Parts: sequence; structure tokens; C-alpha cells
Amino acid sequence: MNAATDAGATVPGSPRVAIVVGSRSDLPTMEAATQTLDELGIGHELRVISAHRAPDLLDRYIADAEGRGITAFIAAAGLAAHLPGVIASKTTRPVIGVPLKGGVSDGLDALLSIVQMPKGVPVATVGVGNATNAALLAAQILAQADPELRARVAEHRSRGAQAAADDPTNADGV
Ligand code: RP5
Repeated sequence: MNAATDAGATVPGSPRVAIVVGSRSDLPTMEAATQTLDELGIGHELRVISAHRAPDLLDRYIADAEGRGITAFIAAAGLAAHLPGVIASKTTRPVIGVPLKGGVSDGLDALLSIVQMPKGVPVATVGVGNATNAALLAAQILAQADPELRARVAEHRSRGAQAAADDPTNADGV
């Protein structure tokens, strides 16, 4: 490892976003995040590491990911969803939490676990199962220091706005 990676600088061509999920059962929901990051041309990597079942591995992974220049973490979990908060406790890179369905009231347990972080250790929480918004928020964070990505994010937003405006009920052209 060289000085640049020691400092957490982005290595050209290396993944910039880490998606971490607590279980393989979470992977189908998170496909929307990988797809959105792909659409925006953002390198990413995916790991299945439970905060409860593999805490030591999670520790090692976060340190290694920081060293390789991972700039933002997307962490998804269901039930007693501690994964995003634990990652946030180990890094000052932004952490975006995705509560997943299942458990009490189909995800209310995970939503509260992730959104109710104590002062000092923030996790940016998206809606239950909303992997797309997690990817878009990661993209917007990275785009602040990357004008080309900022343009791609703006174009992606415009396409969404156009698709909404193209609803047949708006055919009168107003
Ligand atoms: C959480 O428990 C995982 O993130 C998953 O959403 C949930 C259930 O995990 P499995 O029992 O399917 O492995 O830790």
C-alpha cells in the first residue's frame, strides 16, 4: 500500500462505493443500487458481512476499504439492523443506511434501528427497501468533488423528470 492509499485517496479505476449487506437474503433488494451506480458510471463493490455474525471481519473490511479509497458506504440490513450504525462508528466516510423489509411491521424495526442513531455518529437513512435512493445519494455526495459525475447525476434526474412528465395524462402539453 502506498502513501496515497494510506491517506484514503481515490485510486484511479478502483471502486468508490461499497455496498455492504447483512445477509445474502438482502441481495435481491440491493440490485437496484448496483444498477443505479452502473448507470451513473460509479465503480462499486458488494460484500455480505453481518455486523452480528461476523463483527471482526466487518472491522477489517472497513479499514481495508478506506485504505483503498472507498468514499461512501451503502449498508443494508433488516431486523435489528445495526450494520449501518456499526460501519458509521468505524469510519468518517458517509454511510447511507437502507432498512429492509421483514420483521416487525415489514421493516419498521429496521427503519427505526437505522434512523435512530445517537448524536455524533450519523447515518443517512433512506426509505424501507429504497436501494435506488441510496445509490443516488451516494452519487450526489461523490459528485460534489467530480464535475463530470455531477453532470451525469443531473442528466439522470432530468430523465426521471421527463419520464414523469410523459405520463399519458399529461398529453395536452401543458
Ligand atoms: C439481517 O437479518 C440481514 O440483513 C437480513 O435482512 C436479516 C435476515 O437475515 P437471514 O436470516 O436471511 O440471513 O441481519
